[in-house]
Amino acid sequence: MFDKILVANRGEIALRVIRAAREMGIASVAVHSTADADAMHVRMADESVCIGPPPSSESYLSIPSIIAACEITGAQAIHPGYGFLSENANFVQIVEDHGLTFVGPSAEHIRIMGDKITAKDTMKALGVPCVPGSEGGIADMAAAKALCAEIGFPVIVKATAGGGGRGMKVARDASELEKAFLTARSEAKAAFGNDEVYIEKYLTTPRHIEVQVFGDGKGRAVHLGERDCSLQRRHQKVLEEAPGPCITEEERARIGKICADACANISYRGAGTIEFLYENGEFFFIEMNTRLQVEHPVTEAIFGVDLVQEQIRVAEGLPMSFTQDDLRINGHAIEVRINAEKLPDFAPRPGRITQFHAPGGLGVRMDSALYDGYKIPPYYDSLIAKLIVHGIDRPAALNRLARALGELIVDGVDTTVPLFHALLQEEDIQRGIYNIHWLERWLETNLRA
Ligand code: MV4
Repeated sequence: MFDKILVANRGEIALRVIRAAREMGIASVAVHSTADADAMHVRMADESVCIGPPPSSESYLSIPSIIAACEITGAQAIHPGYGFLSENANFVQIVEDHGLTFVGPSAEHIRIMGDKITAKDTMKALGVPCVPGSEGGIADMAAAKALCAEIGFPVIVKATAGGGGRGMKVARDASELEKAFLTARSEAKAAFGNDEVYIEKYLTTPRHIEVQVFGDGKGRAVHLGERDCSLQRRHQKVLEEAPGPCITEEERARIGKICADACANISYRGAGTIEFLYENGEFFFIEMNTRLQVEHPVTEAIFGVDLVQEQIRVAEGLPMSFTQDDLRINGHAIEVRINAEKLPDFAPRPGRITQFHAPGGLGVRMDSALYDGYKIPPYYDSLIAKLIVHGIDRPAALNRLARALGELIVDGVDTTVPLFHALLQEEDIQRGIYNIHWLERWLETNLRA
């Protein structure tokens, strides 16, 4: 058993990991930039180390500083949270070369899934249904034209080094193909230093459905159902729920088994998310995330498991504490992301929190590093809290969300809370009828006015 773990992150996710460690009797080490000396994760950890100045590139992303913090404190393992170094295969390699344990997948699995063509090839070979498109990269316009003649328009050109919406261009017909191909390629070169692109059939009105998987790194793996994360703005998720309101038990069992088997096959270790577009009752793989996700609590709520504790268990070489047969869905959960942003433009609004009151009661979870008087620094992500509600069914969860939002007080900065009050009034949201374009359209007609 580890006795000390370093948390290479900040904010609510650092608290999330510190809490899991403490319940397991594992001491925690927080790292922080000079801008975060007063942050809650520093207060809540057993120990803390300042690792650099405010910019993340010189602190939360500084590999030498983080390794040094482990050596100074005697931490044996590093939990990366999400973002920052969580999907950096090079970091994982360095951690292991220093005799430390990375709480997460192998460097090799992170590398495979970080290259979107390799990820898709790998998943396809493992029997996961993928979006129709090119086999590997597209070398030139001739190859692009030939492929599109085969699969038809519309198509989407994606950067193999991209992901999460960066470096994508849609071509609705043959006349738009050349521009889409050339701009995707030059933007990919500029953004990632890699101009390789691939082409897929463009799905016009899908939902974003992602399957939570978990492996022990020794050939056993399970799935924990899906989350619907279709409500996004500019590739930032705004609200997530589990189970997916449009997914049947049969569909869940089928795609879940495909995902769990794929992870078992490659001896995947730890938490992972297999992302799909879902349209007309069909799942199409797009990407795999090799980390714990922001929205993991909705899955924890309906399955009653602690995914961070499981990550730590399998990092130590222990088996998972459940099998697929132990996993049963109980009710429905919804998460809303509360950002320090001003509507309608979602402009970041760092500043001092003058009053903070977290909602509570049955079925309410608030993951946040806020406190009265805390000053949100301007250097990092604007996520300041996640409100997660759980109820016996979707209507109960929605009702509880309205109740909990009503109890929440965040004064001193603008937040995205008013957006959620408004969304709860929408019939489409109440009925669970939305796709990946719904929110952008709604914002255009309701907030711009
Ligand atoms: C697509 C797509 C339509 N067809 N691929 C955006 C983020 C990246 N993870 C994949 N993305 C998309 N890939 C095909 N073949 C539409 C999107 C997309 C999207 C996906 C999920 C959630 C929100 C989105 C918003 C715009 C576009």
